[in-house]
Amino acid sequence: MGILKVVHFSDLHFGSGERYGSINPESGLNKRFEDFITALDQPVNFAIDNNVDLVIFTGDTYKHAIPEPIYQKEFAKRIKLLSKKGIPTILLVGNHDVLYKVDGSHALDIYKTLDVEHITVFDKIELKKIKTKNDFIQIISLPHVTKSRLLTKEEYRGLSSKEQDNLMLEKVKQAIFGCMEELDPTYPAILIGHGTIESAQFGAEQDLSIGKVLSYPLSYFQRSELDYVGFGHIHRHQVLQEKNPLILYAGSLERVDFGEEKEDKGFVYLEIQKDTPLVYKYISSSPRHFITIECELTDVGDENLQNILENEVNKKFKKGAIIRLRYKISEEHLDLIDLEKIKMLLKDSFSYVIQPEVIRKERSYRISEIDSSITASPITILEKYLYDVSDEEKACLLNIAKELVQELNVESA
Ligand SMILES: [Mn+2]
Repeated sequence: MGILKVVHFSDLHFGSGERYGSINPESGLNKRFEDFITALDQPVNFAIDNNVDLVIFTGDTYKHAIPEPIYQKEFAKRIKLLSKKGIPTILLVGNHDVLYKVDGSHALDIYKTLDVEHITVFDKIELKKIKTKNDFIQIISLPHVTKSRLLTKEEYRGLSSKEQDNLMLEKVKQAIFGCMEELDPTYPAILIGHGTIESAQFGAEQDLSIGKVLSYPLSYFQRSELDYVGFGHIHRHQVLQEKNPLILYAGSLERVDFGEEKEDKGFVYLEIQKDTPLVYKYISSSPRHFITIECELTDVGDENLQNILENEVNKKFKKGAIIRLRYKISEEHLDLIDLEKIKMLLKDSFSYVIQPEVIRKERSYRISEIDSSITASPITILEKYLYDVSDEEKACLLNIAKELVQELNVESA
């Protein structure tokens, strides 16, 4: 029995974060998507170069469960490569892979249907023994669970959502504990999951994981019969328990937005050997830098504004980074900034956004001004109210408001 070398990565989310990239005219692909492909290449190439025994992917392959063909193609290329190299690869279903339909299908179903050699899809709670070139490994899977697949209508009818959650937790507990009882102590055993563990810290990706999710107590996984517990779902890499067993989130492979500016991204390498302390290493995928440059220009003399802003940009700028420049400036000074010069300073970035926050003198609207028009045109009033919102956001909000007003008009008609 040898050492089992394992690569674990998670939360690929092909198709996310593309608003910070433009189209590469040579490939026709969004340049941020190319970043995400490069990020995926890292655990895949590492696995091949180091001839590992097992690759684990713990879910959320695409932005949606109905991915564009190009996302499927680029993911499939890498899976095929692992398959051709004879590296057992396991794919676990995450919440973004699930289509909330009665048929229970998901974005990874295709690999199951085609029965790709060395590729195993886990879409339910189960225990499987996987043969690797060195040894067998036992895998307990806990994919994203949905109420409709876990409970029958009879079971949840009449229950509050809290009670439904508790019932689901109880079912999950029984199912995974049942799997643990079946484990053969001869071979290493790991549990892979996609979901939230109670003590975990969310990263900045919460907008991606919207939707009600269960939180599992950490104690479900603190079991001596397991050699490793590897989770996906939360994008911030974190270790929840150092040993007996090691419990961690691999984290995502690329940054999606500025919320993740300070989070590293990468994958996990493990060496598992029965009854031997596990060796674990986090390997950064060197994700693209996101940099926010902030500058306060409201309490500075008129003549210095441009200089101060330029200095701040020069200080924080990194070539190839995605830059967000934010500065606070009073309305009357706005013209003192030479934006073209600032843009020149940012030209070697990957992409940038400039977001001046213009501080206007207090405005108050007299009631009489509002009074006559408020019933006639709520949109005009809203437009006034949104005076300090950026043009882009204002346009967006006004569009939504217009739709609402139209709906109300239709309803009342
Ligand atoms: Mn997820």
